[in-house]
Amino acid sequence: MAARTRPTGRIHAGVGWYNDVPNISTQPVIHFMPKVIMYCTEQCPFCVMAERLLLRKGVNPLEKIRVDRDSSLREQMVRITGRRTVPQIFIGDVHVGGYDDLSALERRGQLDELLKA
Ligand SMILES: N[C@@H](CCC(=O)N[C@@H](CS)C(=O)NCC(=O)O)C(=O)O
Repeated sequence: MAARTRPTGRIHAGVGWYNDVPNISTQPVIHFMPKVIMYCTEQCPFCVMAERLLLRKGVNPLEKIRVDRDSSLREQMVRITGRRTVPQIFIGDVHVGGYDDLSALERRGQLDELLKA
């Protein structure tokens, strides 16, 4: 995982339910999650796989920055990350890297921790 290269991301929240807790099963609980940003292109299998994994992890919304639509956004991505390939994923202020970095985090059981604010 690369160093923290961006200012702290804004926080967004999702609503979940205490399904496994007796007596309070109808109580909503707010999960705070760091903002997740993915630089991506439309025709990119690694971007699709990264999006699927993030959605499976409950990331919603996922902010997608389409670098195939605007070359200045691609330049911004390269400047910020030092990388030229898509996807490039940020979780809060942490630059995770590409899909291989994201899936490695998941395999090591570290992605959930990062997705907690
Ligand atoms: N190991 C990288 C591979 C990413 C990759 O090769 N992405 C392709 C698009 S699918 C890419 O960015 N190619 C260079 C380019 O489009 O300029 C990852 O897992 O994210």
